[in-house]
Amino acid sequence: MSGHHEVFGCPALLNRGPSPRRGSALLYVIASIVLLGAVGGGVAYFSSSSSVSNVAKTAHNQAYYAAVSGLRYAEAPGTDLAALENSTTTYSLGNNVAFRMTVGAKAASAYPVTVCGIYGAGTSMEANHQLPSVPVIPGSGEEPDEYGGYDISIPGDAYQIAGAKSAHAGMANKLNDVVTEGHPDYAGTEYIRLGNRTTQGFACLWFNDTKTILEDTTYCQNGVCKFGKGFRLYLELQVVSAGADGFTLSFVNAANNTVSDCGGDLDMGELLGYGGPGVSGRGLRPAKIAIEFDTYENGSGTCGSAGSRNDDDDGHIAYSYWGSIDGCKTYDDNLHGAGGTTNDGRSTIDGGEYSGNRTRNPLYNSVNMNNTKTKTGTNITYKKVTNLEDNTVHTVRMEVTRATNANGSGAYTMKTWLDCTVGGEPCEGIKKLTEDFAAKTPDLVTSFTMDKYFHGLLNTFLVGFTQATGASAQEVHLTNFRLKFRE
Ligand SMILES: [Ca+2]
Ligand SMILES: [Ca+2]
Ligand SMILES: [Ca+2]
Ligand SMILES: [Ca+2]
Repeated sequence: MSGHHEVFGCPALLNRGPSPRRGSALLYVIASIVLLGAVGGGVAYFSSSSSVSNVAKTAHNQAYYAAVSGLRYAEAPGTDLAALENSTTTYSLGNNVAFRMTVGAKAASAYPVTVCGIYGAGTSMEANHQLPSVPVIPGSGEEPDEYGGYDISIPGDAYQIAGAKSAHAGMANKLNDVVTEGHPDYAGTEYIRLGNRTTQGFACLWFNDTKTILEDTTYCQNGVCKFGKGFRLYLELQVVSAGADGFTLSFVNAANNTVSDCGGDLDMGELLGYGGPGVSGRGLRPAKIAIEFDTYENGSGTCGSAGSRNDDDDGHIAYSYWGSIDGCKTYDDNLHGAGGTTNDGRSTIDGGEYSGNRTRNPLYNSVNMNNTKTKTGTNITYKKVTNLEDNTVHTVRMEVTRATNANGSGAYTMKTWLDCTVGGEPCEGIKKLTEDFAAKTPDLVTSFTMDKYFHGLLNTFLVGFTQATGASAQEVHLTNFRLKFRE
């Protein structure tokens, strides 16, 4: 963002003022632009086949958003309107977008502010939008959002409920949803509701929106996002009904899964909707990664039968992948300790018999991801949590990095902080998604290599929640899920 002096089309105003200063308020403006752009459906971008009228509409929309963002900037707590009194300054926001802000003489406690939004200054597509002068009290606007900006938000963005099944008639499509009514703690607040306080059911809920991210119009399309270099995320959870099985936050490859897919088995709530064949019979195919919030201890019975998760505790969080491909198929996907060997090519990705030439099976020699249960040291993938089901709000921060090694395999790291506090207060910066969090040791931390085949499947992925329960009714509330991709 920089000062700019070649402006066309906005009404002539006062003399040009000082160059804009940098600071958090400027970041706020950029965040506002991003948000407004999202509201407008990513209007900054259009294909070369767009008609001229669409281009014109796009240009004018951008000018309008630029003007509104300028007004937000004037109101932002970090903007020194006194220093800008009786001046006009043009702020370039990049991508041919700018606004020109004129601050008049202080009257009472406010400054009259006039903003003109500009798109494509000096080009044949230039468009302007002039807002009427309004009195602005310095610092009267909202604080910049505490996340430092984000790409995905649920509630907020479009989502898809998938693969739901319930033992109760008419309940399946209400198992997972986004609601505002209900719990008094959430009056007027939207939250994701998992389970709908019923027994014996499973369902998934996937992000299902289209977004321009990192200036890439194809980054997220209908819920299918590029995994890229990974992401940081934050959410809050509240387990309202104690005694049920729990849920996962999942990242599943979009090469072999869609937003209509889900795992699950009505007789095995312990699969959490992450393992098991689901309604389709295919379940959620590997490659996939999850963090489970497991609220019920299931022992070490025969894989595929109830009571076979190899849990050590009633309450715990843990990382899960997909166990093995053959043998127990999807039923060991969240079975602690399952997997780890190399596929021999005898099985399809669903775990069925492969009928073709086994050495040509893409799974041949690809490596299963085992769900290790490591509790101490520098690599921690499983942690006992005694208070998950206490019906209070718990905070979760997660950071995932992803890179490709020279041989094509994938290098991943994951860190998770549950209820990060210092002196009883939330850790400072725990919600901030623009930088890594280092002030406190994570509760879960791991790094692993994924072989080339499975790593490639994760070039695009779906993000969402899976949940299931058996004989005990489940209701989990999730608020403020925010995810930001790494640059
Ligand atoms: Ca429990
Ligand atoms: Ca369990
Ligand atoms: Ca478990
Ligand atoms: Ca498996």
